[in-house]
This record gives sequence, structure tokens and C-alpha cells, in this order.
Amino acid sequence: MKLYYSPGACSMAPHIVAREAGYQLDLEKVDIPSKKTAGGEDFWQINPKGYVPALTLDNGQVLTEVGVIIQYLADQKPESGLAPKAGTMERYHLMEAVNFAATEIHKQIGALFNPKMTPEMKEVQLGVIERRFNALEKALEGKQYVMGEKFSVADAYLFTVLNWTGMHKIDLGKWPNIKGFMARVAARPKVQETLKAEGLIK
Ligand SMILES: N[C@@H](CCC(=O)N[C@@H](CS)C(=O)NCC(=O)O)C(=O)O
Repeated sequence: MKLYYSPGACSMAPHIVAREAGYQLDLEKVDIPSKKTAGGEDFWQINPKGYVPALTLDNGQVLTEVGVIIQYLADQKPESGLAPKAGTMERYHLMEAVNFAATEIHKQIGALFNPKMTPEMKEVQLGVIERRFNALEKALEGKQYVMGEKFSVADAYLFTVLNWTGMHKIDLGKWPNIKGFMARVAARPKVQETLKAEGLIK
């Protein structure tokens, strides 16, 4: 299997999950602006949507969308305990957290990367983000991770996209549960390995 990624982008979520689950993944870096891979491939041919992540399977199929790839990786290695069994109520709660990460955190913080965003729009966007963070702060109350005591694929996704707050000077000090969550996830050995492999830390 090969994961097409860009350092620190949302593709870091499947990268973390792969390491946590014990996969030996091939990694291929993508230059997002030029849509060229480090190996010289045209990334449009891999993922016609033009964005990372993309996972190529050993049978040649390509899987895209962070929320789907992370659940696929967990389901192929159920012993990793990174996602509850499909069909259980717990699994629906995991999917709820993954969907929240995708649409309410990933895409809301992601919008701030748009260089054409005006200061007025940025203010509106920061207001939306603040409301989503308030909700997440409550959801994390008294918990180690979003599903409770156990680390799951949803935590890998949330950690990855919340990690962008630093770049946008959003101070997490206002949300102590989120800040504590970030420190806990960052301290996990496989997360440290991932951050190093992507060149984000030494
Ligand atoms: N819906 C997609 C969004 C992926 C996405 O936003 N990827 C960003 C990096 S975090 C990207 O590659 N953007 C480049 C582009 O859209 O051209 C998913 O969940 O995988």
C-alpha cells in the first residue's frame, strides 16, 4: 500500500493511523501546487480530485477521503482497536466524531489557508471555529480521547487538523481540554514517529 501525502496536511491522519496499527506503508510525497509526486508522477492521474490523501491498495484500487481511509486501515487490522466493530452503536459514535472532524474542524480551519480570505470573512470564520471548539471542549470533558479512554482513528484526525491552529495563531489556552488532548496525542510514540517522518520535528 502506498500513501500519497503532503507534510503536515490532512494526510497525516492516515499516516498516524497506519503507524499506530503497525502497517509498513510506502509513502509518496506530493507537491500540492504542481500536483507532481516526488517520484515524478502526475498526481491528477492518482486522484482526479487533486488532493491528498490517496491510498493505493495492493490490488491497484485507490481510496480517497481522510475519514474513509482511516476507517479502512483500522478495519483491516481490527486487533489494533482503532475503530469499534462496524454496525455497533459505538461505531456510529466514532463515525460521528470522524464526520465532525472532517466537516466542522478540517474544513472550517482549512478555509483560513485561502489567501483570498478578507479580514471580515476571517473574523466570521474564526467565530465559527470558536463555536466548534466550544463543542469539542465539552465533548472531551473528563476524557483522555474523543471516544473515552481509548485512542481511535477520530483522535488521529482531530489531532492532525487541530495542529494547524498554531499556523493561524489560534491560542488553544482558551480550551484546556483540547490543549490537554493535543499534548496527550503528541506524546504518543507513533505520533512522534509520524511527525519526524514528515519532517515536522527533529
Ligand atoms: N475531502 C478531502 C479533503 C482533502 C484535503 O482538503 N486535502 C488538502 C490538504 S489538507 C489538499 O490536498 N488540498 C489541495 C487541493 O485541494 O488542491 C478529504 O477528506 O480527504
